[in-house]
Amino acid sequence: TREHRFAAVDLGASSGRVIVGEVAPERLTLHEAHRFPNDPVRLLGTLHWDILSLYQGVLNGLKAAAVHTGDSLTSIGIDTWAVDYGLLAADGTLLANPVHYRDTRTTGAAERVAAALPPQALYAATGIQHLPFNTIYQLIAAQGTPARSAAHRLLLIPDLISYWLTGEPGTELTNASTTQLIDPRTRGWATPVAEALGIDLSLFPPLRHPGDPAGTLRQDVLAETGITHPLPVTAVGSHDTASAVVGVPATTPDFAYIATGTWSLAGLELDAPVLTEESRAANFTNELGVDGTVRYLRNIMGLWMLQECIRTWNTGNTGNTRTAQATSTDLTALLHAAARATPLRSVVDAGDPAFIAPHHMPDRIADACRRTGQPVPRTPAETTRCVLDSLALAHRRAIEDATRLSGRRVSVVHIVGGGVHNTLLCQLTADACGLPVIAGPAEAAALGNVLVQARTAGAITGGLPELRALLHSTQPLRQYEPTGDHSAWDRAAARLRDAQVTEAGA
Ligand code: ADP
Ligand code: LRH
Repeated sequence: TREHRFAAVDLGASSGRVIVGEVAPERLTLHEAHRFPNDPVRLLGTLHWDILSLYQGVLNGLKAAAVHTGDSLTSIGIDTWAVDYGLLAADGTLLANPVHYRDTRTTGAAERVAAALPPQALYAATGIQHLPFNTIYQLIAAQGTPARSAAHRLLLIPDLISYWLTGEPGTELTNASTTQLIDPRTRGWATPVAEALGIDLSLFPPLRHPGDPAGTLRQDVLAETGITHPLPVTAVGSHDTASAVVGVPATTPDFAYIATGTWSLAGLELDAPVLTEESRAANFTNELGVDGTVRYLRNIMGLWMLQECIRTWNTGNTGNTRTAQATSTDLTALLHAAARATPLRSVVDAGDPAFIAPHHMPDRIADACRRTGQPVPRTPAETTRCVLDSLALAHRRAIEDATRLSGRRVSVVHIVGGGVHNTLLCQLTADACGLPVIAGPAEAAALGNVLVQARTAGAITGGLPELRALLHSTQPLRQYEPTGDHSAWDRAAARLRDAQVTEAGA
């Protein structure tokens, strides 16, 4: 059988990459054509994505992918981080640089939303975890601004990149679910929510589903990339986490997953949403997945905490917002030192929104330890150990809560994403969960993106289990068995819970 080649454009908060996947029924290999930094820019006090620089990275990556494949790509798929968007004028002009979800413009927006629609009703209608930066809060914060007032159309980030490549607007469903404007039962717009909040749904172009056609490359894009044939863009799970969940190499239905990169997204794949009040209180989200699935998960602060610490230690400058580009030797040395540091000496709540914003991360971690009456980490190794122990504990809690709230059981935990390279985090997660962890692939989002394209092109067939079986048989994976004294994790969890109760009562 003929081999097909696909380009996955995968933009994460830490870096963007264009990856070529070569696919045949029993074969799947990846080649990283191009990787480029994603450095946000603070402009007049507001944190923005440098969207044109990212778009240029995409063009450079597609050019490299075309060279690598001898101009034989079958299609392109695009996935990025969620919730953020660009606003366009009627002629397609971008009206303002997209604002970064870590910007503080949404402060106070949740209260305004709650006044129009109580949190209970909002959750019952959308099933989305409260995060201060969800698209609805951003739209409320943007009300009355010149860009919003002039806007004719809103495109989520992957849809914006796709529009620039093809000229064809659309709103891909898995990512649309993160706007908090989709009803997870109907998988269509939650019109009553939009009406209650005064959000104009006609800003959004029509919904697209993974596997739908999303146009072909424009002439000017062909010229920029050196591609010489009409190349289609295929809608994939355009939310990077949706593609990453496709990229989980599970071989059993009773698996949990943790997509670890800038964020840790930990939970289960379900076939129906859980919209109970208990689920809302536990801050679980029901994002939509590929093939009619629901991604029932919790956002955990993730390796962002470590990246931000490294940035502070490396630059000594907490005033700029550049993504930490720690060399891998920095990180390797730090992780070795952290592995030798005292385990579970202090733990913080890795779900705490206090860690969302950039700057002063080591100080914020130290403060959290102090407030909860625990030893304050002094050295980078101690702080790193505190972050990794805290992430492992948050992973365990998310998986415990997800199983309880959904009535499912779990026999194995899959870790995918850049955190797969962090062997200490993988082992600590196995220890904390008391379950075997299968780590890999690191580029799960790109793989999920490629697999949906490959199935659409007819290069492979089957549902998610068949796609995952192909991953399992072709991708390098590493298994971690739980070790150590499991009760130490129970005690650390109890310590943190008690400290939080005391703090809340104080
Ligand atoms: P995103 O998709 O959000 O941009 P990634 O999935 O690329 O994030 O993961 C980035 C993270 O992976 C980094 O912050 C770093 O902590 C971790 N990572 C990447 N490479 C290594 C490595 N060689 N050793 C340890 N950790 C690594
Ligand atoms: C991970 C991610 C996550 C979202 C966040 C904004 O890259 O897409 O799923 O919650 O970024």
